[in-house]
Amino acid sequence: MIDADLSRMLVIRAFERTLLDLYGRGLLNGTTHTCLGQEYVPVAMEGLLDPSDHVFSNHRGHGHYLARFDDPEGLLAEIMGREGAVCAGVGGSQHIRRDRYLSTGVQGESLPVAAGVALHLKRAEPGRLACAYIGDGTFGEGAVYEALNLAALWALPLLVVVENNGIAQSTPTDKHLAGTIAGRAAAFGLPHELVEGADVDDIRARLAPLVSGVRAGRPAVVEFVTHRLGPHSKGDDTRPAHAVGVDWRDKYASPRLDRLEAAAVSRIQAVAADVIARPLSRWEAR
Ligand SMILES: Cc1ncc(C[n+]2csc(CCOP(=O)(O)OP(=O)(O)O)c2C)c(N)n1
Ligand SMILES: [Mg+2]
Repeated sequence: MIDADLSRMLVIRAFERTLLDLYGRGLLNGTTHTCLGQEYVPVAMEGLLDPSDHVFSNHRGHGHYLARFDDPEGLLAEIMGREGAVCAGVGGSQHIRRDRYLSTGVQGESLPVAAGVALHLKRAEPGRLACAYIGDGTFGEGAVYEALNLAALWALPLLVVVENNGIAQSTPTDKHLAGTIAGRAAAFGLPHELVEGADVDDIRARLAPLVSGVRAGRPAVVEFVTHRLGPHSKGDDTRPAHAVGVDWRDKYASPRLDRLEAAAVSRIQAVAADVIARPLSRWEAR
């Protein structure tokens, strides 16, 4: 893995840890969902996407945003309602719009919208795709199946990335999902790829043909078997410690990891100090 990818993952992790720390110190309010342990998913995916592709994110979206835009300042300012916020502080943690990136905290809302955008891309910008990230729990929302149905029927360039972290808030996947995600994709005749590793180079090499197929109008579902290392939101982890799962960080243990992590941590510390000192955003100050 090249340093730039590892650094991006470490910046995302440092960002998420900083958020939890700021909450703990009473400097943030509202809610937030960190992607600790899942950072490699969007970093791997962004290597397969073009800025002109659309990305639809969800409640656990900081990593999706930071993998696309190297902008921790704008995101933290958005979450804290400070000057320089990506959306003037209106959207906060979960509702961000920037260029061709859109996130929502409403589970399942993004898939029909992404299918609609995919239809537009097919007509107006062939070769571009819409990529929607959703969780295993959200894969149970009815709107998801309307979107998969139309995507299959109309051969839409829609790529659905399921981050299966084995839990939805406090409900384990085996208590909310009948059958399998692969079986549900198959019911619509859609290809499904299961990704169990966390090596971003391997992931990209493996998914590249599938993503090319999506661009040519063959929608697909990619399922990452991943691990949520942090709480669902803040301090609300109901799992026993042994169920939390393995960390990709162990897989990349090397002297460069320590060096790059130190750089990421100090960068995010500086970002936090800068953003905290800023005046309120124009929305918050209105
Ligand atoms: C329509 C809707 N219902 C319920 C919620 C509350 N909620 C937020 S996250 C979440 C669980 C999502 O689980 P999953 O899709 O597995 O994503 P994860 O949190 O594991 O990343 C729920 C129920 C919501 N935001 N939107
Ligand atoms: Mg989940």
